[in-house]
Amino acid sequence: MNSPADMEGAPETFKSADASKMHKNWQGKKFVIQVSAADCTGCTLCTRVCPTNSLTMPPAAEALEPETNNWNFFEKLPDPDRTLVNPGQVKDQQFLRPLFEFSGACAGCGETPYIKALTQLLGNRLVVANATGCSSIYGGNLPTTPWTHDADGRGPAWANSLFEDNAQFGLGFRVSLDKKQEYALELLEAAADKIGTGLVEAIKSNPQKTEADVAAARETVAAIKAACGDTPELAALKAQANYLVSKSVWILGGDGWAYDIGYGGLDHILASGRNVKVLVMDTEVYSNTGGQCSKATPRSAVAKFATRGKDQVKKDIGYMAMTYGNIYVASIAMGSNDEHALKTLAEAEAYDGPALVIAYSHCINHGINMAQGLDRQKDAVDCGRWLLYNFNPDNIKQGKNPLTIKSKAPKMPVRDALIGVDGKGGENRFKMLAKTNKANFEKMLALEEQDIARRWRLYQALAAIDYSAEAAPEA
Ligand SMILES: Cc1ncc(C[n+]2csc(CCOP(=O)(O)OP(=O)(O)O)c2C)c(N)n1
Repeated sequence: MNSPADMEGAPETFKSADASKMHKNWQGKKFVIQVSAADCTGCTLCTRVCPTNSLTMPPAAEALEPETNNWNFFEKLPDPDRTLVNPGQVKDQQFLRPLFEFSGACAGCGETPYIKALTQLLGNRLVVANATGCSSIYGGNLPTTPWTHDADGRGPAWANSLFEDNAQFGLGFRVSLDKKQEYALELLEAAADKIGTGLVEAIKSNPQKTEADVAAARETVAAIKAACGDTPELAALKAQANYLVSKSVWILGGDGWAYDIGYGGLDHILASGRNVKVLVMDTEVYSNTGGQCSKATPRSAVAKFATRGKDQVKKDIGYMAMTYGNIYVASIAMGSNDEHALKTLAEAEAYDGPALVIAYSHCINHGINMAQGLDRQKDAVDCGRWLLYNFNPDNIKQGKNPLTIKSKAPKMPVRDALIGVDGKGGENRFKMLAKTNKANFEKMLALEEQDIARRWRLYQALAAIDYSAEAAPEA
């Protein structure tokens, strides 16, 4: 959000819009959405999602020079004040600076928008354990990296371990951060008479839930460090004080990791009850190694190791996690409902316990026109193949059913979603089977329709369970 003074010296080609109407906090401010032409991969997805059709794809030769000048000016503009935006709202969240940018992923990748959104939501408090897979490759193609930092030089912390132990790797982050925070609190309490009980109380009473809370916690920590000065007995507190600001641990990976190779560990850490958040970017195949079938591959899709079409139902990893009852579980698809996707990430973050968010991610391995990746996501939801839902255990305390199904009853024929209509839409991974073995495709399609209808009935039944007897008594 920029004041007119910030705009002084802008190139003539620099465009901005009035932000006053968008938010009460932004009277007299301007906002800018600036594309870095030099880093654009030409996927065209931004032009397709822009609600006002304000973005176009001019030839690079025309756009490069003016847009690079615009970008260089844009980079000097101040970041918006995080305490004034509501990161759970699409409109607000898109004003926050992404701390994940210009990855080497395929043009139009379906995974990267979720990661970008996560960095906007959490800023520099984010700590990521990344499973091996596409996200560790485009996320860590060293010596460059798309993970970046804010104007204060702070950014998310990121590391990649092995394909088979990423969940445990992330749990380790959580356990050590919690232990360090506990130790810092012990040191703080022991030093109360020296640095003042006010600072101790300021940290202890701060829930660190909102951006304003976090900003206040950072100020308190700065005051604690200043109060420690160079006193030798307070040196340990000074060294540990940064851990008093809570961090958010997110464990990221693909379906090959989550559904198959890392599943034992994933199940284990979700069952630990610890405050770990998991984002599974479900491309329904092992994307990074060329599209091998995983337990997330849907019935009838052709993939490596399933050249005749997968003949088993897709594993319902969300349903399995829901059975614990105390895990926040959700299924999202940005191309179908972006508001739901972003609100879900914020809700998962806010939940005080483990969370699993499964995000539908279109992929070049699906054999689609990547410029239409978000349309294919919508088809997956419209035909009922992918559900949008949230299972929030907090609802149980109020006697409410934890499961909310966001997607509507299937309305698109499954056949149309899989193989398209009149040569439009559809995905080659399904079309291939329809072309090479029509009889088998028809058989699998009938089974897939049955899977979808059965799953819809199951989720409806789950969402209808009466939890009123479980309402926690009022304190
Ligand atoms: C134990 C082990 N097996 C296999 C591999 C090779 N490998 C690296 S990435 C990858 C595929 C990852 O697929 P997925 O988890 O679905 O993530 P995506 O690439 O789709 O994002 C495989 C098989 C490995 N690194 N370690």
